[in-house]
Amino acid sequence: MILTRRTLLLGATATLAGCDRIARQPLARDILFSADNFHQWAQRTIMARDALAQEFRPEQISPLFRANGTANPNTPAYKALWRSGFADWRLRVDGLVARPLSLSLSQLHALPHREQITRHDCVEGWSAIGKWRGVPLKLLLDGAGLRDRARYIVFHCADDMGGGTAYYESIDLIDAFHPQTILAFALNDRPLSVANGAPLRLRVERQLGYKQAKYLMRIEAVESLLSIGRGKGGFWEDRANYDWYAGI
Ligand SMILES: Nc1nc2c(c(=O)[nH]1)N[C@H]1C(S)=C(S)[C@@H](COP(=O)(O)O)O[C@H]1N2
Ligand SMILES: [Mo]
Repeated sequence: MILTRRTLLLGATATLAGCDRIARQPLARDILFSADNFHQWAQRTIMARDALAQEFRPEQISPLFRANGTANPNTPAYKALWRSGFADWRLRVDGLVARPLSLSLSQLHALPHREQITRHDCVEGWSAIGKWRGVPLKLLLDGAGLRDRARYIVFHCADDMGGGTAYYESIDLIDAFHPQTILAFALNDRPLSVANGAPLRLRVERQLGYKQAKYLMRIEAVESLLSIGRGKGGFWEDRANYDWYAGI
């Protein structure tokens, strides 16, 4: 394939934005055709909303799944959890839910799993194929009972990125309920290593690496992202202008 899906869509953005009269009005263009909005719209319109990310064969698994960003949260709280083999760790599910949850790792292990061999693409220019096992996010959201007002799911992590700010990310409900969106506790048939996000990380397979939040502590259902961090829905979105919707 000569054109990647992303190149094709970005090309389509330019063509449409250039042709459409409305698109010449700056405000309308910003709202309708910002690369972010258009890319999101195009991916979801051209492809089925529940289209699966490509899955690979076991022989294609990368020998090493490198670590990026935080490789060890190293905070006193995280170290204490690690020392107990994460026996004292709990995942909170709260916010706009009818029944807030607090789940131990063994409770998560007891839930139905999904396994998927997928490719992780980091914006810094590397990829790795890994086999993930985890609990579909949908199961937890159904268990907690999302309230009608909930529109986004926010992931709060354990690592301190400086000044006491933990890494955070968010996705919308289409991705939250996607069948390949899982909370993974195993990589390549082994418990998740600290470097790769122990004890639990998000896999949202149709988006780029920075959306794959590691060291999960809390999942929060919200109506708007404006009250999260600086309002753009993720640590790098807020600081480096990364797209909130990082579809691949
Ligand atoms: N909590 C947390 N999650 C994170 C990051 C991080 O620094 N902290 N880095 C992100 C980035 S940019 C990438 S590419 C992937 C890397 O996952 P890996 O370390 O398992 O390769 O994690 C993402 N999730
Ligand atoms: Mo990344």
